[in-house]
Amino acid sequence: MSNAKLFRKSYRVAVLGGFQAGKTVFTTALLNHIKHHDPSRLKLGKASKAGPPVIVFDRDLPPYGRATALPTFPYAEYRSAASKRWPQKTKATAAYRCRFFRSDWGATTAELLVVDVPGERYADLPMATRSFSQWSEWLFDTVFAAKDNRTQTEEYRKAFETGQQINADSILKAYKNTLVRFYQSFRPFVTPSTFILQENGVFHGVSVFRDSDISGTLCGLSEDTQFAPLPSSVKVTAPALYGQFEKAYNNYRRQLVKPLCSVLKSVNQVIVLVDVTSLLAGSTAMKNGYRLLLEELLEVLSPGYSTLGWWGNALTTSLTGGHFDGSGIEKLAVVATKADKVLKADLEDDKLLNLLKSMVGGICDRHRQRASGLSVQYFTVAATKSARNLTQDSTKKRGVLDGTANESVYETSSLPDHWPATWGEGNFSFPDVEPCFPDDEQQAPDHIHMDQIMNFLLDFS
Ligand SMILES: Nc1nc2c(ncn2[C@@H]2O[C@H](COP(=O)(O)OP(=O)(O)OP(=O)(O)O)[C@@H](O)[C@H]2O)c(=O)[nH]1
Ligand SMILES: [Mg+2]
Repeated sequence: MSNAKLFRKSYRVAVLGGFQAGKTVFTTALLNHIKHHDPSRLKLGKASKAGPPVIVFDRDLPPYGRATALPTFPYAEYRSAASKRWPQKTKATAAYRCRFFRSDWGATTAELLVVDVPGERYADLPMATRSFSQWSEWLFDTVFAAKDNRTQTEEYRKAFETGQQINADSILKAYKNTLVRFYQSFRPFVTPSTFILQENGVFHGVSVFRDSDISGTLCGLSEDTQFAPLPSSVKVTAPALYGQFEKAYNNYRRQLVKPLCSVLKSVNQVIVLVDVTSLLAGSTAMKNGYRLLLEELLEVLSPGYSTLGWWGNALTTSLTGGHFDGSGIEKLAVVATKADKVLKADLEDDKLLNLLKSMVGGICDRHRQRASGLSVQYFTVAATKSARNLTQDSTKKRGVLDGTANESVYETSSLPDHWPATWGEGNFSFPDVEPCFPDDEQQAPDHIHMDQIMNFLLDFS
């Protein structure tokens, strides 16, 4: 009997989240399961008489559509290194495309495109919907003025007080110092993100974080096209400076932000990774910052369709003055990552899931109400179970702690039932461990709930 495939189902997935949220590890593990699916390690869908459905990998394909210009996600390199070390931080948006079959599908092939974005670029997304003056106003009024960020931004805000002489150099220096403080205190507002990660991939994160070193950093695409947010008063006090920064901003937005948004809007599924453990290990301010950025991200993506369906998107967009700009993103998976780092009982009691939902549920509900055809689900996932449980002591974990050679037993914080009213660095600790991917690359790593998210994304349930 012929196995001819008449139909094609296309899954286009963007993996998003702040830096170090676990996007690249997640993407590597996801592709590992697709390339070498073993239903005994990752059970998908419902079993029939023939057994559970199996993914049969066919072949890699070059990225297509708006992702054509992106470099290919280096799966082979990451997977081969993963049994020894975590992947390097991502320096450029990358895409991976492949084709697979399903044992329970007759005439249909599936194509998967995955896009992995460097977390730093997250901070630039508010630019997508704003002019220079609107972006500046948003930063000054919503971010800089917030109680959480006043200390970090004081020097910069004061630079515009009456009587102060300002010029491009002094303003850029003061703004860069603000960005250093943001970065060192884990506030996710380091924008323009080229300050940490230049467009060409040069990464300044280590020297900025460790030594507060701003030499060689760029607030823009090049030395001559740097910019910083300016209060509207500067339009009067220093119109030439305002015009110079506005021009550089428009250039940055056109060259860096818009192309990224256009790739993100061409997908039909989005996975947003939230590292709840880092937020708890950080501070209330860090969580507030990430929540605000998630709000911005969904505003830019506008997931779902207008209530009139696909063809109504354009009409609704114009009738609402661009307020609704449905992208056709049909599925939104919101994921608390690194679930292996939390205690087994906390995971089983859904504490991690509840923290995730209470942080972002309201934002996602808003989008579900606004749009039609948007399905939202929440998951707690570990792409790799690198932190393990102990059978005899449920209050500790075991794993190879970062920078050590051998496995040890260590203490980790218990998750709170609710987000505390306030917390700071040191109140919670979820130690980092070395990765645990099998040396045999045909075996995907042990995981937590990768099956659930793949069921959701790939229509297995
Ligand atoms: N225990 C555990 N740690 C993880 C897991 N996934 C990621 N990590 C940790 O998180 C770090 C960052 O993971 P990445 O996947 O590189 O993060 P990313 O979101 O791609 O980061 P950027 O490329 O900087 O945006 C890793 O170096 C690990 O320390 C996981 O499943 N379990
Ligand atoms: Mg990455």
